[in-house]
Amino acid sequence: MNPAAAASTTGRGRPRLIERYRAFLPITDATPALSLGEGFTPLVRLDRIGAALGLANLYAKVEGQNPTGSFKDRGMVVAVSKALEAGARALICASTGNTSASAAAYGAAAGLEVVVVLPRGQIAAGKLLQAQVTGARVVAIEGNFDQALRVVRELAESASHPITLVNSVNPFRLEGQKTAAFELCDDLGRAPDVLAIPVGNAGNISAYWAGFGDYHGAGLAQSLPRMFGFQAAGAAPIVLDRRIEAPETIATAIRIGDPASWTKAVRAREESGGLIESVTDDQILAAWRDLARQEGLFCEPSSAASLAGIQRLAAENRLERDATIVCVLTGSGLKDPKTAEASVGDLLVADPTAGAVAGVLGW
Ligand code: AN7
Repeated sequence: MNPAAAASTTGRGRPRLIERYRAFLPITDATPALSLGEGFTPLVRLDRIGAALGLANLYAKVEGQNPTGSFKDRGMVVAVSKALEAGARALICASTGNTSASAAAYGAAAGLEVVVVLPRGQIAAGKLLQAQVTGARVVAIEGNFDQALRVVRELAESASHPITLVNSVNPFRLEGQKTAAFELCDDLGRAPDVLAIPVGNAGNISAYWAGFGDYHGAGLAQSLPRMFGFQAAGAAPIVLDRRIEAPETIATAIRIGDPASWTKAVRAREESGGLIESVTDDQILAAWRDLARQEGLFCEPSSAASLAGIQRLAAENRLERDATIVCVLTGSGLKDPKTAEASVGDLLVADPTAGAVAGVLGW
């Protein structure tokens, strides 16, 4: 192996994400190499759900397989690398859970102090533990995500020591998140026709659109997808075109009433000929159950907003049968055991004999 190739691998033979797409990222020789193995997530055909909807080319991009279990790692690896390059000593973010889990992990790997500010009582249990176990200092506020974001923006501007804000208002986050669009084009051999994605703070839909644009501009994709964003009905500021003071949804990751990347998301919708619509909590949970039971994909509830939207549009006859449609499943189901637990029945309990087990199975 030549030295350049050797330098671009993690030692497991696979290139690091930010080396693979270096030409499209703000990485220089002065940027420290940092990786937890992010990216390279599976693109899985949804054959059974697709058949039920009459869609021949329906896929899921399984972002829960990133190192901390969500797409946030793609952006965090770039943001934290650039923070290191700039001499930062500390990171701060507000979060509905996944950004904080990711910031805490990459901060730990980089040897940086991490502070996360979260809405109290609104973070899925796994996400909160991820931040705590990897050593972040966690401050829970009696308020929602939008208030937490205002607090950390103020702190990052006024702090007496240099502290880097790693929410998606940090432009390096969206740069890194573009890599998911690159992977999709590389895996499909073309851009999808439709990209369906949950929308919370609206960074990811904006990043995907920028990524597809980069690939198209470089001649690596001949077409651009239509961007279909889906917000939870109780937290749908972009759909309703007004800020929501008290957003409510079971999908806590996207419980956001004043998205930071609102303008960018609207631009992605307009430029792509797409849409941003809402789905109810019941529709989200139904899609979440279908993904698990029909496809074996256990994502977190917020992630299922993408499929819930596609299911709704299919029922309304608003999709082309042969279109290549990709639903982004943004995070792992293991993060939210409480919602999962509420959806399953009681355990079958039996004595340790074949007869007793057969008995409770009704055999
Ligand atoms: C699983 O972690 O905002 O529209 O603070 O965790 O880019 O915000 C998480 C958002 C979708 C929405 N799916 O993406 C946070 C945070 C999952 C998420 C979104 C989030 P954006």
